[in-house]
Amino acid sequence: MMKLLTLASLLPFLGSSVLGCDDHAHAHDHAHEKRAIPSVQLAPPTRPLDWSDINIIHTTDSHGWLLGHQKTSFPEPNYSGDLGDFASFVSHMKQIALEKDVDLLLVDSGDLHDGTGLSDGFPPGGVDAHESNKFLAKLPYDIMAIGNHELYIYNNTLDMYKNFAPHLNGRYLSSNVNITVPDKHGVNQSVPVGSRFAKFKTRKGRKVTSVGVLYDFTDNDEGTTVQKVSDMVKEQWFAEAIEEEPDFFLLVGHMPVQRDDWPLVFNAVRAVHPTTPILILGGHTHIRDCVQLDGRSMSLESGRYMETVGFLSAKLDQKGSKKNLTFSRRYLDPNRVTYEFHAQTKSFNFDTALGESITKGLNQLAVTFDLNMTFGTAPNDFTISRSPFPSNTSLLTLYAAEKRAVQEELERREKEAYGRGYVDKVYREWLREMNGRWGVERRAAQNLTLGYVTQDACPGIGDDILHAPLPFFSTPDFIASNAPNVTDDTPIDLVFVDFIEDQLLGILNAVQTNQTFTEADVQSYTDVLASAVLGLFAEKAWN
Ligand SMILES: *C1O[C@H](CO)[C@@H](O)[C@H](O)[C@H]1NC(C)=O
Ligand SMILES: *[C@@H]1O[C@H](CO)[C@@H](O)[C@H](O)[C@H]1NC(C)=O
Ligand SMILES: *[C@@H]1O[C@H](CO)[C@@H](O)[C@H](O)[C@H]1NC(C)=O
Ligand SMILES: *[C@@H]1O[C@H](CO)[C@@H](O)[C@H](O)[C@H]1NC(C)=O
Ligand SMILES: *[C@@H]1O[C@H](CO)[C@@H](O)[C@H](O)[C@H]1NC(C)=O
Ligand SMILES: *[C@@H]1O[C@H](CO)[C@@H](O)[C@H](O)[C@H]1NC(C)=O
Ligand SMILES: *[C@@H]1O[C@H](CO)[C@@H](O)[C@H](O)[C@H]1NC(C)=O
Ligand SMILES: *[C@@H]1O[C@H](CO)[C@@H](O)[C@H](O)[C@H]1NC(C)=O
Ligand SMILES: *[C@@H]1O[C@H](CO)[C@@H](O)[C@H](O)[C@H]1NC(C)=O
Ligand SMILES: *[C@@H]1O[C@H](CO)[C@@H](O)[C@H](O)[C@H]1NC(C)=O
Ligand SMILES: [Zn+2]
Ligand SMILES: [Zn+2]
Repeated sequence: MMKLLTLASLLPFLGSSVLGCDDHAHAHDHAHEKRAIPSVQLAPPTRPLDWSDINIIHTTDSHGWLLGHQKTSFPEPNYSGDLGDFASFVSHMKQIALEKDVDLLLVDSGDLHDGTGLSDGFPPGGVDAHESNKFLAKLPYDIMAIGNHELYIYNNTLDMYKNFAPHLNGRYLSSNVNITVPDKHGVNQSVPVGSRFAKFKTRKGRKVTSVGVLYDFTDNDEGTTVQKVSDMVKEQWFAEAIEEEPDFFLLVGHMPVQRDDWPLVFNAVRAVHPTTPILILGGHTHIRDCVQLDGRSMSLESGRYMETVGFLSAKLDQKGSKKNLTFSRRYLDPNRVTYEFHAQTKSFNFDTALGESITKGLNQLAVTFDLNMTFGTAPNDFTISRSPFPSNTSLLTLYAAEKRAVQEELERREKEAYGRGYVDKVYREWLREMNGRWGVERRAAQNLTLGYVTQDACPGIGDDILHAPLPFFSTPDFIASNAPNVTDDTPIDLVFVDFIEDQLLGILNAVQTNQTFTEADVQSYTDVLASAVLGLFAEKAWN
């Protein structure tokens, strides 16, 4: 008889890799000396940004990556800018906008939770990202939208509602996302987490109407509500919000700019305003992407984990004009070399007081959360898709030595997994495609550094820096450790991560008919989360 036991997996949606050898997460060690140019030589961007009437700096899916990527293996140094550096960059860009007498807005498309120790390393009794979000709140964001990672745990949503949204003065948007909270009589009521929409004027006096939309996410916690995008656009409040014509619509949301529901929102606006400029800032699938839904609109998605800062600009024309507008977009690699280049500063005059205080505060948080704890030192880097499986640098090989594929079942459930927030498939497909198109040739030329190479649906080249793509190897969807050395009739327990429980039960019931396995047959194997396993392994094996 087989015993079914689960190993709880914490948010398996965030792709991970382990980087080895040098410089193991000694976050605080760098507090005082790291703000110089990273030890690795970084080349500057090749061309200035195309400033225009409306300019937008865009972040999305930052997932707690606020102290920059600190490893020295490429392309990590490219993403070494921390939130303090970013704050300094934004201040300088605001100053440039003043000098050019144009508008510059700062926008974020959600997923502030789940990803690094700064958000997730809180002590018992704390709330994820409660501390790290205080630093984000210091930046002059014009609009922020809610992401699915704000909704897996009710307490996180509650923290956004009570403590974070108020900092944005009505500009933290959750058009189709509610939270259930007791009113003053203790009676539960469902209310938007932030605001459903915002109307405001830019510094130059331009009227803006904004919404903040979440894609059709299905795995939100009890006490939170996600309304389908197709239902949201039929709401009375939505019709009223878009009725008046602004100078431009700023549609922000945690929803990919292609292959999802932006056209529902776009078409609803276009039905009322056929020519009003529409700027869309999306997110969620962690890729760099851009598309124009028509000639007077552009949609930008700016990657993930502070590996990308997006820039979008638009030249406005007369109201009622039907001509195509001139847009530009650029994907910046967030590091001080990039920031200083575009902010027209040098290292000595780049840092602002706000930027320095944010860097200092985040380094202090890293110390408080004990993030410099070294579990062990890996002999080399282990990656998921950059090394073939199996191989001695494959993270999957590190976990297990033998693979088992179950393919149809996986495809059947893909759609459901997407609804629950699984985006790695889209992100990896993007990596596979860029490697296939450019990988061999560009890496062989050896005159480019590793990084993202974007081919999107907007005109011209979007990447700020020309890179050679990372190698990409496909990996099996499931791996299993070798079975213990037993004879055929020895009973063995089956231990698996709880994220695949439904799939696993389905497979077990498909491969044999003697017994119908149900949820009731599954017990918890250990309190240790799957996400903690590597740390425990490193303590034993790499110390
Ligand atoms: C990423 O950016 C740096 C400069 O910003 C550039 O040298 C290089 O092209 C990329 N660097 C790495 C470090 O891959
Ligand atoms: C949620 O927060 C409340 C109050 O801060 C706390 O009492 C409760 O234990 C938390 N619940 C969970 C599941 O963390
Ligand atoms: C969200 O909250 C508003 C305001 O309380 C309420 O009218 C609406 O029905 C709620 N929407 C959903 C989908 O729960
Ligand atoms: C109010 O809603 C919360 C969150 O869903 C729930 O835990 C609680 O039981 C509800 N209280 C009542 C009285 O229905
Ligand atoms: C206007 O933009 C649309 C969408 O990008 C494009 O299909 C069309 O060819 C453009 N028209 C002109 C005249 O450039
Ligand atoms: C982490 O930082 C603390 C406080 O500065 C220090 O006591 C400790 O030795 C450091 N640990 C490691 C592993 O570097
Ligand atoms: C990994 O395998 C390659 C090829 O078999 C070998 O050259 C290399 O030394 C190995 N590296 C490690 C860290 O074992
Ligand atoms: C890199 O090398 C290739 C092949 O030699 C050449 O065509 C290309 O222009 C070079 N690119 C840069 C940025 O130097
Ligand atoms: C597996 O078990 C068989 C039979 O007991 C034994 O001969 C063999 O050495 C074992 N192999 C390993 C790798 O332990
Ligand atoms: C199914 O049950 C029969 C009879 O008890 C047994 O001989 C057989 O090994 C079982 N098969 C599996 C796959 O458990
Ligand atoms: Zn995300
Ligand atoms: Zn997301």
